[in-house]
Amino acid sequence: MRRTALSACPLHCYDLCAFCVQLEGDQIVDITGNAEHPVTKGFVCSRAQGLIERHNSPDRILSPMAREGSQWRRITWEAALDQIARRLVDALEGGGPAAIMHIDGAGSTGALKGLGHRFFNALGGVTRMEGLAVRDRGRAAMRADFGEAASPAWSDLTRSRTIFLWGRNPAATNLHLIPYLQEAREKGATVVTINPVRLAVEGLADEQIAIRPGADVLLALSMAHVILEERRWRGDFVSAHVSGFASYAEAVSHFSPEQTAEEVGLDAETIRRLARLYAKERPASIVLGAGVLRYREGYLAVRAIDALAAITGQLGIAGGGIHLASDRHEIGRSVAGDDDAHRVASPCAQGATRIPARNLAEEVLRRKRAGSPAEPPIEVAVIHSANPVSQMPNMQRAIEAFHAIPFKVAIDFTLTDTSRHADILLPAATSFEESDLFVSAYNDYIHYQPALVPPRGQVWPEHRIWGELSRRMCALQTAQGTGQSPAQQGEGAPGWRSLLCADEAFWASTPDAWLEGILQPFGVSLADWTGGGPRPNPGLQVVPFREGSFSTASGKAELAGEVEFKPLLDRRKVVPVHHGQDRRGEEDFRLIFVHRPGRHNSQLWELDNGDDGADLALHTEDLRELNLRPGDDVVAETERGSMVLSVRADDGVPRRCAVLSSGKPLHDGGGVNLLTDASENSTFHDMNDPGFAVNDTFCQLRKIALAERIR
Ligand SMILES: Nc1nc2c(c(=O)[nH]1)N[C@H]1C(S)=C(S)[C@@H](COP(=O)(O)OP(=O)(O)OC[C@H]3O[C@@H](n4cnc5c(=O)[nH]c(N)nc54)[C@H](O)[C@@H]3O)O[C@H]1N2
Ligand SMILES: Nc1nc2c(c(=O)[nH]1)N[C@H]1C(S)=C(S)[C@@H](COP(=O)(O)OP(=O)(O)OC[C@H]3O[C@@H](n4cnc5c(=O)[nH]c(N)nc54)[C@H](O)[C@@H]3O)O[C@H]1N2
Ligand code: SF4
Ligand SMILES: [Mo]
Repeated sequence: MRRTALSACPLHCYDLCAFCVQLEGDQIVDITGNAEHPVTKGFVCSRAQGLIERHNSPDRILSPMAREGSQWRRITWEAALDQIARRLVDALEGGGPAAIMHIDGAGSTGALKGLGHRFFNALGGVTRMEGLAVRDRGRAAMRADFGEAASPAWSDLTRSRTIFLWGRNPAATNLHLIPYLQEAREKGATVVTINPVRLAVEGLADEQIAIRPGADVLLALSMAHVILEERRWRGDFVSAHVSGFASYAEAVSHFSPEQTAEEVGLDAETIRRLARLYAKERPASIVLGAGVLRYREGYLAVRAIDALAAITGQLGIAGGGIHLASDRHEIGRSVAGDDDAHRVASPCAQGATRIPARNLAEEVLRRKRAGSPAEPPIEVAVIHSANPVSQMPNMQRAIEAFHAIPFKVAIDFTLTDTSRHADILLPAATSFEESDLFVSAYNDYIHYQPALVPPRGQVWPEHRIWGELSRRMCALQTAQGTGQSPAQQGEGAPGWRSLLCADEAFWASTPDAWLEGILQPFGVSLADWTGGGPRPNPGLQVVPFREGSFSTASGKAELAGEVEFKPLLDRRKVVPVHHGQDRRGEEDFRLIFVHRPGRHNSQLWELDNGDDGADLALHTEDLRELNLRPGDDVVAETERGSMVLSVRADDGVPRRCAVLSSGKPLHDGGGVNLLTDASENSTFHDMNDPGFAVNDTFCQLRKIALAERIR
């Protein structure tokens, strides 16, 4: 008999759609949208069907596997976990916790996926990768300015008179934002896109501003220049709620539109007009996207954009603000052991060494060559909800780095570009097989879903893996017994054993109990969540920063100023045009990465939806110059590597740029990060900036000669 269960999308999409999952026995037969959701209403995208296909896929890994050379062998959970526990303990007692690398990514929105952090926090200061998700960089910038990343409710957009869609393409990545933009426009708002690529947004935007790739920081600074020059800033707000204004104003005075116009790719009058629109036609809001963040100056671009909102007093007011992410939405942090309260209880969580994804490969290789007690070589890596080999820049180097790690464990559904390099592969449970709470920093609603179907094969929910590892490691008799690494001995450090074993009762608990624990501080209980369905995120602030209340040390918005922005001045002529030293000849094309409808980062590429994703979009004039026709194959070549892609014409793409998407598996002709290198990420090196600059990749394009084809 058919039944319907309420659920939500586990993908890290802005939208976090509410699902009605149709079940027959233990089979998932369909997913439709839950009409009760105030935002996503009844509509879901094609990726929802993809989730069913993935769940049922014959390619799914259904039991633990061990790699033997190029072969995989099924092993029992007992054998797999014994081996992993042993290797983790050896690493702890050898190099210490820093010899263990924990990698998780943007694979899932499930709050209990954060339990991996709980487990590794208890080991005391492991090495951790961060910043694989490009949007983390925008959040880091917001934290520097406001003390936290905080965005208004999506619905607040309908109170804006001006909306800048700045580096986001809702038609591809954020479908459910569109009705709000439409409603705002119906009420008279002006919607402007700021994007080097002209988007197919018929009826969605009043104007498209095509800036040069990577020029966002200069545009924002020049808009500020106009706002200050024309005295359109809000002195009352600034004196009460902004710190660092003098230094900021001094920096901005050097970025007049006339000085930056060429690099920004707009005429000075257009920049002036945008500044007036933003400051005058208020309230104005800015919807930020990942497009701004994939450049050397992506972090500073967000800080410069934040400053626009601060100097015009458009924070803490209805219809204002900056839309990106909200830290307070991440209500699972307590159970993950990442919140402040847990850090106090478990001091070693603080000791984790964080390595930005852009440096990960170099760092692993450097430590391998020249490890020290403080930075030991990585002995064990555990990867879940992430596909870093595919998704981090410089793939070839990433593969080398993974080979340099003696023991790697991956938890995933299938063999991916990353998991195929693992020594032990553990099967991941799909969202339908586990109870969880779907939560995202980018979305205003949360969803509870109990496990809907029994796990396929030998699949376990992820928390059981952490719990079992924890139990085994506590029970292991070790030579040193104390659970202290050599580096810790004699320092009075508690050692991993006491921390890990103190969590034994925690791991004996159940998903529902953990979820109750997450919700309880907000006065919400699963028991009164009758019938599931969406609820507003308890951390939601419809309008954040009310009364100018910022959670920075000073209580004010802390603007970046001369130290941060002035270095851009020296390089102004070069920053957006060609970043840094890399060669850029006449024949070079800049790669612009975008996310693709129907795919999700490195996920769901196995679906046959008529879009094989291997194409490079170019302007017709560039096609002509290269003597190419749509459908032709080209070799795209950089200093890092090369790959073959078929070309497509799109006159929305700026000249000398090529638009493509990342994620498609290497064995299937994907692997675009073979081309990228983003180890240098900014002019002003801010340790808080975890981002990377894949869009600063320049490639050469060459038509594949007939002779090469025949060969
Ligand atoms: N369908 C689909 N949806 C997704 C995802 C997916 O893979 N597929 N992934 C999810 C994830 S993890 C993320 S991070 C988001 C990303 O989604 P978005 O925030 O929309 O980001 P992108 O698609 O990466 O790029 C958005 C736009 O930035 C523009 N852009 C490129 N360079 C510049 C520039 O220099 N300045 C400006 N102003 N704009 C520029 C691009 O032309 C593009 O139109 O999407 C989420 N949603
Ligand atoms: N060149 C280039 N590189 C990029 C980008 C770009 O635009 N260009 N975009 C960047 C961005 S914005 C992002 S967010 C990252 C995304 O990169 P990642 O963080 O790696 O995220 P995904 O590719 O979505 O998924 C990673 C893996 O998680 C697995 N997974 C999904 N759900 C679960 C689960 O419940 N449990 C477990 N154990 N595994 C699960 C999936 O099968 C997949 O293999 O890539 C970044 N890399
Ligand atoms: S991928 Fe995004 S739009 Fe598609 S169903 Fe999931 S949340 Fe909705
Ligand atoms: Mo992302």
